[in-house]
Parts: sequence; C-alpha cells; structure tokens
Amino acid sequence: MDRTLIQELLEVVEQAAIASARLTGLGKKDEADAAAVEAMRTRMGSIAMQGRIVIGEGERDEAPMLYIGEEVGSGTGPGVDFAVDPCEGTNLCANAQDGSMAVLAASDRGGLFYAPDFYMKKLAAPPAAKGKVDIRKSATENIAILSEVLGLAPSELTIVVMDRARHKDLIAEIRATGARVKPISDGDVQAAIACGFAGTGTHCLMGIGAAPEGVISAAALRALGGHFQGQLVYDPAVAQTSEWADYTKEGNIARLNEMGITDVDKVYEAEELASGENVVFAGSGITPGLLFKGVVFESDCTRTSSLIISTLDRSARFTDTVHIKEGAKSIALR
Ligand code: VTB
Ligand code: MG
Ligand code: MG
Repeated sequence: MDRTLIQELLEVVEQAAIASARLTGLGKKDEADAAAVEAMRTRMGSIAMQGRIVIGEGERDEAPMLYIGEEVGSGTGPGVDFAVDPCEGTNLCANAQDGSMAVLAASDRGGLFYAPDFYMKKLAAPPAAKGKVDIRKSATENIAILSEVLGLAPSELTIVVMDRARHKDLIAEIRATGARVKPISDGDVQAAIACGFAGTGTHCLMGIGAAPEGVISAAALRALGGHFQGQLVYDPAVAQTSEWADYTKEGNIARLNEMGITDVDKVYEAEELASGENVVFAGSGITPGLLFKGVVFESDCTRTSSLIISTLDRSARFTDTVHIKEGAKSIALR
C-alpha cells in the first residue's frame, strides 16, 4: 500500500455517502444500503490494486456485492484487504438521525481480523488512556482511570453505550460513578472513533455491539494511537438479541471453533484486530454526527465531510469536499 491509496479511499467513502444520502429519511434502510454498496464497489473498481473484501455485506449467496471474498479493484497493484460497511447505521440513515456514515478499513494482505458475524464487547478510549483502561476491569474501575488520565471529574466524562436491554446493569453502574451516559440507538463505530479525538465530547465507548464493526473501529483507533479492545460475545443470555432466539451458547461456541477460533474468551487488542503493517480508515458522514457534518446537497454542488486516518503517513485528515455539479454557476461557502 502506498500513500496514493489515501486519496482513492477518500473518494470511495465520499461516493458511498452521497449515494445513500439521497435516500436519507425515506425509511428505506435496505435501499440506502444497496445504493452505498454499489457506489463503493464501482469506485473501488478503478483503483489499481488487488483488493479483497474480508468483512463485507455477508457471504456470497446472501449479498450480491461486496461479499466476503469478493475481489475488488483493477486487478493489478498491491494486495489490499478491506473491511467495509458502506452504510453503517442504516436505521439512522433511513430515519434521518445523526450518526450514519460510509466506512471502510484497509490493510496489507492478512492485516484485518476475519471477524465472525457475532457480537463483541468493546472498549474504546482516548490515546491518553491506551493500555491503562482494560476491558477486563469493571466500568467503575475504568471510569476512575479515565478520570485520572484525562484530568476530568467523572461528572465531566461522557460514556457512550448502545441503548439495549443487555446494557441495563452497565448503564446503572456507570451512572453510579457520576459519569454521564449517552445512549445511542445505533452507530457504535462513529462513537468509538470519536473517543480518539479531543473535542468530540465523547470519552469512552463501553458495551456490546457487532464484531465486524469492531474491526473497523479497531483499525481507526490503532492508526490514531487510541485505545480499543474487543471480546467476542457468544452467550445469547448476554447478547439478549432476538437475532439469537434459536441459538445456544454451546452451539455458538461450536460455530466459533469451526471458524478456527478456539480461545473464545480471548481479549483482542486493536493491534490484533488490525494487525497489518499499514492500516487506513476512511469514513464519510451520510447524516451529521460526532465527526462529520454529513452530505449536503446544493444547487451547484454536493458537499461531503470525511475523515481518513492512516499509518502510511501518520495522519488523520478531516476533509470537506465540494463536488462541483455540471454547469455550476457559483460555488459559495455557506
Ligand atoms: C451494532 C452496532 C452498529 O448496529 O451492530 C448494531 O455495532 C446492531 O446491534 O453500529 P443489535 O443487533 O443489538 O441491534 C449498529 O448500531 C449499526 O450498524
Ligand atoms: Mg452495513
Ligand atoms: Mg453496520
């Protein structure tokens, strides 16, 4: 991978964000997702690389595009592995709520963990807390550590937790420390990455979300030097999701074993989830959010706001792009 990939991947997520932004607020989550998938795939096709999807829209038989194992790119050039979520937060996009974005993580071959379609307990925190907070510690202990390293009182900390039944006790425990809880309905990737930047008003992400999304979050935080750890969740009693109504703990462990995961309780560090020599994260806002303004359509242009974090040049670039329309008369900053 070389630096020219940074600009290419920026354009990939911009195009995906624009495509699904046209379907924002229409209540059509699958259509918004499909539009983003198609735009992402098309733009990837013109990049000189031998790309491969390792985390995508699902297996080949259930996903027509960007399925796991699909080859993307022109077919010549460096080998690049991708974890993609073309419309992360499809409900948010469909309901025109904050926090949906087009995202991907890229790495050298073999540099991204092949996350199973399972749940994952996650802990994300700012660079100052890296290696100090620990997913094996209680929320109470981690909040005391965060308070210490960030120099903020618990009452000045904001901890994001997905608003799910499984987090009832976790939310109560966080509140008992005096820290502020921000429940989110969806979109834990953006919340995790926001922890990596001062000024987003987000200091920590705790709780259980999806594992594939965990790899994308890990890639971003690794490239940034922030804290991220993940641990797979296989017990339906812990996940408390209707999706697992027919599954058992033993059956899930067996499924993980079949995929080659024998240490099912392993705590994965960001550097294990995104282990490649180089890692690039690219995200572009569909709706506004903690990191972006989201897509804005104007008569003469379409505006996007995006973030690329890259180990290739040790940078995090917040990029606002004005995409000028054919025959535009005036491009004013508004
Ligand atoms: C999680 C979270 C994502 O969807 O995957 C969630 O990581 C689905 O979780 O950010 P549930 O099955 O508990 O609803 C998102 O919120 C959006 O893709
Ligand atoms: Mg998706
Ligand atoms: Mg998602």
